[in-house]
Amino acid sequence: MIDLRSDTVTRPTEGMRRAMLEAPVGDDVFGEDPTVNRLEEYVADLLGKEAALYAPSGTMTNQIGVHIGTNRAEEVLLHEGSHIFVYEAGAPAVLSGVQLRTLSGENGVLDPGTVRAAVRPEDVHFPRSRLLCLENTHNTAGGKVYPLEDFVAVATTAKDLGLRVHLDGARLFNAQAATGVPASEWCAHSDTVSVCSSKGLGAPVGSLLAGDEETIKEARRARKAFGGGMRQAGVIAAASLYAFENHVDRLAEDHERAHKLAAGLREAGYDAHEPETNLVLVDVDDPPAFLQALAREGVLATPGKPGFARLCTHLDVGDMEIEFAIRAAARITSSAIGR
Ligand code: TLP
Repeated sequence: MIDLRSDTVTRPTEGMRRAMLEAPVGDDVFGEDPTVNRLEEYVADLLGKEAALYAPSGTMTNQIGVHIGTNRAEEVLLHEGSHIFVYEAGAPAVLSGVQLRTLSGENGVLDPGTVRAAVRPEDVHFPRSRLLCLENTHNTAGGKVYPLEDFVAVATTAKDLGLRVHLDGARLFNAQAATGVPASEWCAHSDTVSVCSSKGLGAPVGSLLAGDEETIKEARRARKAFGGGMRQAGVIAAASLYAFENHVDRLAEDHERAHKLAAGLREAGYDAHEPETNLVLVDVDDPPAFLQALAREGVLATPGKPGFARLCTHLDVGDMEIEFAIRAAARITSSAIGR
């Protein structure tokens, strides 16, 4: 089976496993795990932030960002296709008691005017608008990069309007690889940033939330409350550290393969969107039927945004797998799949 469901499916490499085996550890809830501490310092530095906090998942680091950026009954503004809104099981309501206000914008990009119009005036009837969440790269938009200029414009508007800004950067290093713009440039305009080592970087687990010292102190308390305080976490943090040190530059290879995949699918008659990073969206009439047919041909993929299938390139997918996937898709001839 060629697994193109997500870049989360990768297995740790040999070097990564060795790093895990050799990691010095301690009790991280006491702040005594040297490997976790090294990872947090490394990632804070990479993102140009004062501090960072290691947590089990990107969902948790996003939710900590939401939690420490809001008070109960306040409103969070975010794109209607954002991961926090679509894929986090309603966590902002459960964990933070906040209301989400979804906004539209092409390719996951929000217009400053849209944000300005959505901010509520001070009135006893209205929830208070408090936090803007942005996503880069944007998952449901097909791994689109948030252009830095647009990002700065909307984040600056949000700050002028008194909002905080959280960046869901689960695939922020894909944006860096695709554009050459350092990840820290986007981070400079966000109060909190979540990044994942368990996506394209290939670690088995682990995400980090970065921000200033005071913010991360609060985040550490929220992580404990959410059940994310881990003990000898250096065993897994070592894999994340290895991923950040060794796998950032190779993301460009995944992008290259995504281009090849999209081109091959188009040649086979599919309406595959040209990817900017490692996610390929394919417009099909009946995504479940297509995905089933594709699985029968030996290739796994997921539904993307409604009406689309999503194929994702990653560390465990080489040129041969891409060619296999193209040939598999070309064998599917049902009219149900929109060809
Ligand atoms: N995304 C997963 C699924 O949840 C959809 C995937 O396969 O793409 N932010 C973004 C933008 C993400 O894409 C994801 C994972 C997360 C946050 C959550 O990360 P985890 O899975 O570590 O909670």
